[in-house]
Order: sequence, then structure tokens, then C-alpha cells
Amino acid sequence: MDLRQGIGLRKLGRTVDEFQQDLLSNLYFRRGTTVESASMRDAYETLSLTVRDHLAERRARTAAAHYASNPRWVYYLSAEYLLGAQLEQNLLYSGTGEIAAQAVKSFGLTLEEIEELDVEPGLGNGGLGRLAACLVDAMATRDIPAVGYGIRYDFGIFKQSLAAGGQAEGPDDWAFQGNPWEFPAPDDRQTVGFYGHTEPVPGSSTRKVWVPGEIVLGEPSHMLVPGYGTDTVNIVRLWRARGSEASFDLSRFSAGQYAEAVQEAVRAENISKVLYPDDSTELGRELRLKQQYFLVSCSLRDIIRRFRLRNESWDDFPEKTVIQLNDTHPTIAIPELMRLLVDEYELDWDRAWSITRRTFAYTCHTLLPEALETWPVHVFERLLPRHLEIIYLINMLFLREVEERFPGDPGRVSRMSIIGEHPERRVRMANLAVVGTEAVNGVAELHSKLLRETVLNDFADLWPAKFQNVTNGISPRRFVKLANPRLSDLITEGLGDDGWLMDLERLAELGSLAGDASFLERWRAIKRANKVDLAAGDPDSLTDVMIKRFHEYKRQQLKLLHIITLYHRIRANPAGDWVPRTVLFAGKAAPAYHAAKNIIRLINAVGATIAADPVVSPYLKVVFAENYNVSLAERIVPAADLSEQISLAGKEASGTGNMKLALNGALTIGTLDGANIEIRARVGAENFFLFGLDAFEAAELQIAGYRPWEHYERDPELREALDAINAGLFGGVGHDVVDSLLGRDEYLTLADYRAYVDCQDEVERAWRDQDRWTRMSVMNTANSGFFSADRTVADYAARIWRVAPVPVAKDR
Ligand code: NBG
Repeated sequence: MDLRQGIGLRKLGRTVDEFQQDLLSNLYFRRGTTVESASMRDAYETLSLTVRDHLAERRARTAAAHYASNPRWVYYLSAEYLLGAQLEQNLLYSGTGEIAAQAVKSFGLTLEEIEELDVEPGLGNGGLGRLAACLVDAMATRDIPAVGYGIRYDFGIFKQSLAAGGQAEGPDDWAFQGNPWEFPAPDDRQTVGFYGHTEPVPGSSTRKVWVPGEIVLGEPSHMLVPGYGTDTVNIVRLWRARGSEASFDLSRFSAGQYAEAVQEAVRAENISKVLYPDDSTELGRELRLKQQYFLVSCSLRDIIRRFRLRNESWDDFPEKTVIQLNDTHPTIAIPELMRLLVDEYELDWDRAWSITRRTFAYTCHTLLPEALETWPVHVFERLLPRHLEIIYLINMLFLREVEERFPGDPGRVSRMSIIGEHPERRVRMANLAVVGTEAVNGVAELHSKLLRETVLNDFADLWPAKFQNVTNGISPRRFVKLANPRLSDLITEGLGDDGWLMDLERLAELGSLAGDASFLERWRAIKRANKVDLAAGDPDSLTDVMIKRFHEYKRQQLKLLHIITLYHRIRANPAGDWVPRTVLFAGKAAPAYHAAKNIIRLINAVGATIAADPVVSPYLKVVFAENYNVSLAERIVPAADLSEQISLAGKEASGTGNMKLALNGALTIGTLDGANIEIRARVGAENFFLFGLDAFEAAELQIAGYRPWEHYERDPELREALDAINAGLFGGVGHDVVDSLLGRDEYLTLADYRAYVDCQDEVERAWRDQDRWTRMSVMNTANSGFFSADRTVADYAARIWRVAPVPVAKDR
């Protein structure tokens, strides 16, 4: 079926000439300007619209195919999406890259200079938001009917810069000049209530009427999410908050009270104003809870609207709908669906509960207790009074079930309760998420096991079958094909075709090339060329990268202690045969997370001291790349030789940067944490630098009583490193870091220091044999196929979602 012909449209340009015509037509009719007066912005918008049309055409065919098949839909609810730059991706996914390059050339432009205007939508913090983006990419690639729902924040993740060696934060006004990739759909706007009170419904014990005290509008727009190598184009639908018409007070305005006249509208719009730049620690802000409910309420109504296009009976709802909760942020969807079904659609409680439970699934992304969201009951009561009543009823019925199954175990009952009592009454969102869903999964083998055995073990006792593992994955299109075109071409040449981009396990075929000297030579040359492009340091030095959010559990401070140790060793023996290293850090710290910001400051101070030292600087360079985001990751990952994955075992749920780096041929130095374990199992222990305590040993040490001082006293190199900081060798910066390490050292940095430094010596021995290193690098790439997000999505589809692909007919 050709929809364009069906509705009398001519075909989109497939030749350079036609593409040029399309550009001109878009420049005139959609930008309203001419070639002579066009700005670079016009060029960017015009090219983007032209490329977008190709995807929009596929989108129309996708929507038609989905409508016709009335499938079970996957609705992915996520407070964050880190989509990355769109233009380059969409040129690739629409297959227009080559004709577009030639067409813009005839206007005296290059794709590269136009791409510079493409601002990435930074609507997420870190791994969780990027995972959401990789999963929607893979769902489209796998032809799974899906919609990703999120919030269209005006300000994305803050812009990080360095000021006096420390992190400074600036606003990220990503869509200030508009966003050509977005389709506003004001018709589908939703109304969201907050505050107010509830009233009983005569004759019903479960139904209530909620009379909200504030009404806000949610206006959606969507961005296209194309699949690769298929015709499916799904969408991510993002909600933006607006005041209602009534929120503008004309009489006050006329009376000169300009600020008061718009205050209600401003208050409404604040809901989607900014992404909380808080990574994995709970932040007790009412506005954040408001954001969460805003996302959930708009999305659920939209999901129901879509369901009703093709279906009638509520009993079919779970057959046609699976809603995946990306962490606890959208968990209020559970009581919200109950409220809609019971209060608005008048279903009885048990039927509504059965529908609700079979509709949702929950992915947990953390093991840090402080990152499991809880909300004070009084905040909930004020903001969402009806939802709190529903949660109480869910909890009462649930705890009755627990008591029946585990009689005489009040400790268990209070641990499992959705309401925590101490030190204040709080709603435990993770408990609610487990109780109200059909499946719960962790994001790597170890993480899922620890969830079952520790954080959620009472729930696993009750419902063992509910708990699953789905190991994370990444998009090979973005993180190899787009990020590392040289390597991508070599792989395609080596394998004979580019089918590996959709079937990443095929990389295993590279294994046989690891013995071919000329192949290894080219492999090495590519890594070097990528380092030259990155221009972070000497391309012949060992490029050692630690790129991720700054958090004490991730232990950037451990890497820093190693750097200081190298510094001392080189100073003590300047004539030594040292391996030149460039250590590159990138990552943001939550603005209020002072300990993490202190580590950033110390990294830069150490880097400055080393740069100023003529003895050490020929061998060691420390670079802090500002404002880590998806685009920067795409430049660093292909250039990395060594991937630092050194979190304290048992703390990193999975990690996904570890996968991107291994896939691009970096060797990992890492602990037995998160997905590192699975990476090591696949690439082979001989191609992975393992060190440190495992999760069990770490937990035992904590229980036995950990004394960081003992390591300081016992290990001269460690002592020298910490003393140097305290002696003011690095500009007097870093006392706070030392205090925390010698105080509690919550993440056992000093306990793992010796093993880490020794393991780094082993890294250097391997590096000195470049042939061996390159073979190890090839083996990492060859055996990373499992970490494709396509596999992750196939796992979700088979085991949790129980959905089948719906193919989209080709355009004839
Ligand atoms: C993060 C984990 C990472 C994991 C990503 C994606 C949160 C709450 N969790 O280890 O810290 O890779 O989620 O699953 O951001």
C-alpha cells in the first residue's frame, strides 16, 4: 500500500535531483524563505524537514499496519529519554545520507556543518535515560508496536562547564530555536488534576469523586523513532504542561498586576520546566511528584483513548496493553489506572485490580536504598488525595494476603507494607510497583539476583515467578555505525555484509580474523585515527577513559588515587620506561551532590599539577571533558583503549557504557559488578582485567567492620597518595575527599586500592605487547554481540510483554 499515492501525493525524492527539489520546496513553503536569504538555521531546518518527511511517510504506513492488526501494544513510561542527536541518525535510518550529502553540496554546504546545528534533546540524566532511548530504537527495529511516553522538559540536563576547576551548571535550553523533529498534537491534549478533596459516592464503598483543586493541561508532541533496516517508525510522545485558558487573569492584567495575572499559568508550566538533574538519589520535592503524576495521568488517558479506537471490553485491556514502568518514577500509574477504572469507568474494585495488575510491568534500575523512591504521606495526601486512599486500600488487601501466607510474621508485614512508618510515614514506591505489576525485572544477572536476595527478597518469597532478569543492551546503530564509521566499515568488510547491524551476534565471526596480521594492523590504525579525531592527548598513548555520572559508588576517586600513584612513581624514577597514558574523565555530578563535585575539583587540580610538571607530563595527562552527553560519548567511545568500570561490586545495577566501550574494542578494567560480569563471561577472562572485592566479600567486609585506616597504614603508595593531597600538592584541593576516604569510605575505595593498582600494572604489561592488545581488542568486539538492545527487547517481548512483531508493508 502506498499511502502517498493513495492520498495523491507524489513520491519523495530518491535521487539527488529529486532530493534537491524537495529541499527547495521545503525551504520555500515550510521555512518561508529563499535560497538567497536562507541562513544556516534555515538550511538545518530545511534539511531536517526533508529527511523527516521520509520517516513520516513510513510512520503513516506503520500506523496503518498497527491499526489493522490491533496488536498488544507496549507502552514504555519513562521520566527520561536521552535520545541523542537526531539529524545524523535519521539520515542513516531513512537511507538518505548519500543523496542528502550531494544535494546540500550543490548549495555550497556540507552535512557536517549543518549537523553542528543539531542540538541533542538531553531529556535524561544518565544510563536510565539512555537505556530508554536504546530500547525504543530496538523496539522499532524489531517491529514491535510501541509508544514511549515522557515529559517534554523545556530545560534538559544542565550544561556542565568547569569554573575554577569545579563543576558549574548552566541551563540547557535545548529547544530554544525550535525542534524540527517534533510534531505537536494539541488536539490530543489532556486535563490533569492536582490537590483538592474526595467525596463519597452514595451506595458505593470503593468509588469516590475526586474534586481537584488545580487543573493543568498536558499538551503532547511526538518525535519519530525509526527502526533500522525495517519500515517501522514508532513514536515517543512527550507531554508539556500548560495553564488552561482560565489561568490567564485578564482583569488583573488590565489592572496592571502583570505578574499576578499570569501566575497560575506559570505555576502550571513549571511542571514540565526542568528535568531534575538528580541521579539515583531520592529528592523529596513536591514538584517532582507533580511531574510524575502529570506524565502518568496524560499517558494513561492517551493509552485508553488509543485502546478504545479498536476495542470495547475492559477485559481486553491487558490483552492489548502492557505498560512498562521504567524505574519507580511512573509508579503512580498503578493507583491512577485503578482510579480511572473504579471512579470514572465504574468497574468494581476486584475486576479493576485484576486488569491493572495484568497490565503493568516494572523495571528496577538500582540497588542503592537511597534511590528507591519514597514520598511523605502528607505530601501525597495534599497533592493526590484520592490516590492515597486507593494506595491504602491496595495495601490493606495486599497485607491481608501476606498475613495469610506468612502467619505470625509481623516484621515481614511491616517490611512489605507500601506505607513505611519510620521515621515518618512514607509511601514506598518500589513496594507499590512490585505489588501492582505482573513482572519485575532487574537489568543484569547480578542485579536481578541481588534484588531477589536482598532489596526485594520478601516479595520474591511471596511471588518467586514474578522476578526476572533482562540484561540491558545498547543500539549498535548509534554506538558503532554512527559513532565509529571506520570500525563499522572494517567489520562490514570482514563479515562480507552489514547484516550485523541488526544481528549483532554475527560479530562472533570476527574471532577468526583475530589471527590475521593485516586485519589487526587495520584495527589498530582505526583506533589511532579515532584518537586523532578526539584530540584529547597523544594518540599513541594508552587512552584510559572513565565516562559516566559522578557518584561515589562508581569510584572516580579510585581512578584518581591510581593517577596520583603513577605521578609519584614517575617522579621517583624519571628515567623509567613508563607507558604513556591519557586519562579522560567525563560526567556530570548532581548539583547538590557535594562529595561528587569535590572529586571533580580534585581531578582537575591533579590534572593541572601534572600538566605543569615537566618530569611527569610526557607520560601522563589527565583530561576532563566538559558536558558529557550522548554526542560526546559518541566521540570518546571509539577512541578508548581502556574502559574503567570500577564501581564497588554490588552497587552498579548494570552499566551500559561498559557495553558501548567493549563493543568498540576497549578492554575493560573492572570489578565483578553489574553487567561487567556478563561482559567478562563473554569476552573471556583472558581479555578482561578483573580486580577487587566481589559483592559478597564487600558485604561481609561491611558487616565485619571496615577500617579504611588500616589500608592507609599498611600501604605506602596509598599513604603517599593521600598524604600528597593533604599536604596541598594539588593546589590545596581535596581535603574533603581524603576525609571521606579515611572516615567512612562507604564504597570501600581503600580496600580495593592495592588490587586496582596492581591490576593496572598488568594492563600496562599487556599494552606493551601491541599485537596481543589488539587481539584482545578484537575479541572484545567479536564477543559483545549479546549486548545489543535488539536482544534486550527480544527478551522483554518474549518473557515479559508477550508481544509479537507487526511488520509494516514496504513502500512500492
Ligand atoms: C541506572 C543504573 C545503571 C544502569 C541504568 C540503566 C538509575 C536509577 N539507574 O547501572 O545505575 O545501567 O540505570 O538500567 O539511573
